[in-house]
Amino acid sequence: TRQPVRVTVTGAGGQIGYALVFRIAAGALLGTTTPIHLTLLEIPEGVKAAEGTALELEDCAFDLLRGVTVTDDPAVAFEGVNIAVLVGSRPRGPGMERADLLEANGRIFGPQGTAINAGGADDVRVLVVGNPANTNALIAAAHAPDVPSDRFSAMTRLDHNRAVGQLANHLDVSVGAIHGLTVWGNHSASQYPDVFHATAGGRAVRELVDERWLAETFIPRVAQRGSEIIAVRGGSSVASAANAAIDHVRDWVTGRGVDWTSAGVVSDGSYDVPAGLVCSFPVRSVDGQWRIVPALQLNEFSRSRIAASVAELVEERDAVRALGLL
Ligand code: NAX
Repeated sequence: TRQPVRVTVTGAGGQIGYALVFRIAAGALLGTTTPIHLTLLEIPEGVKAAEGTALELEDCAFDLLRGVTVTDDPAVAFEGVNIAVLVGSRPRGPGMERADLLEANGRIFGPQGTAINAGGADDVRVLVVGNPANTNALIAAAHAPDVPSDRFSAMTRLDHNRAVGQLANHLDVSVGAIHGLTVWGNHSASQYPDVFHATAGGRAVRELVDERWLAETFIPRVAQRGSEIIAVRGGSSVASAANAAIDHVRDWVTGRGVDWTSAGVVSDGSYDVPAGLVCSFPVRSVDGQWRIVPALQLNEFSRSRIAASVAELVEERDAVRALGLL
């Protein structure tokens, strides 16, 4: 029998964790023939909730689920891990300065990176969902010097999927007709959803939309969609975030051939993004590795939007560096 793939979800007692683990166990992540062992990492206050989730997982009698471990010890959680989805993080509390936020998250993602370095399987892949996702991924990768840095990525797939949904809606086409859309930069309000290389049903999107709609409606709505969900739903995005995490990991592991998507990956210096920053780029997964789509011609509008978001990433990196977290 096949060894189960070891999948670890942190923050598994929280909302996104709850929306994520049942779909993983049902086969949405790695297909319906790959057995899985799920490990749920929580902080001590969250362990009870994760244990409850584990009971419910048992009650689903998922064929693929070969075991569930609940722990509050990163060393246990990441022993032999093949896929780590790092959801648990420290959200910004009232009156919290950015430096406090970065420091609190450094204390989470530094030790988790260390534990992944010590215990991760040779093929370990890490997706960071917890905010600030790009910089948390940077911190985790910096603490895992023996793991190739391209095994760390940050989630901008929810932003990507939001952008695809908005564009398909505006053009009145199916989401499957949209290709070549990119979310660049930071997973924050400065992100830049770029349609200039996108096609809809084979037609160039730039010829179907006007710049005013892009600048005044599309870009802000995608970037502010998290706030819109909070305002309408009365709570943050949960199921759509879990869905995006599954899309990201599935595409990363299985590849997507000629199509592309968006993911926060360690920059190789492409598109004038300083090497080493975790920045969202247009990517394809080739042989299980994210590759940045090369040599796109960027217009002035795109270049200035990307530069603004990259400047924010540089600031975050410099701030965590100053705190000694890198
Ligand atoms: P919840 O507060 O419901 O759950 C977070 C869970 O993480 C809690 O149960 C908490 O006990 C646990 N946790 C905290 N520190 C931990 C640690 N060191 N180790 C293990 N577990 C730990 O938040 P939820 O709604 O699930 O959101 C989780 C994170 O996702 C937040 O940081 C949020 O900002 C981020 N998001 C990121 C998105 C993205 O696109 N990248 C979109 C959705 C979401 O906003």
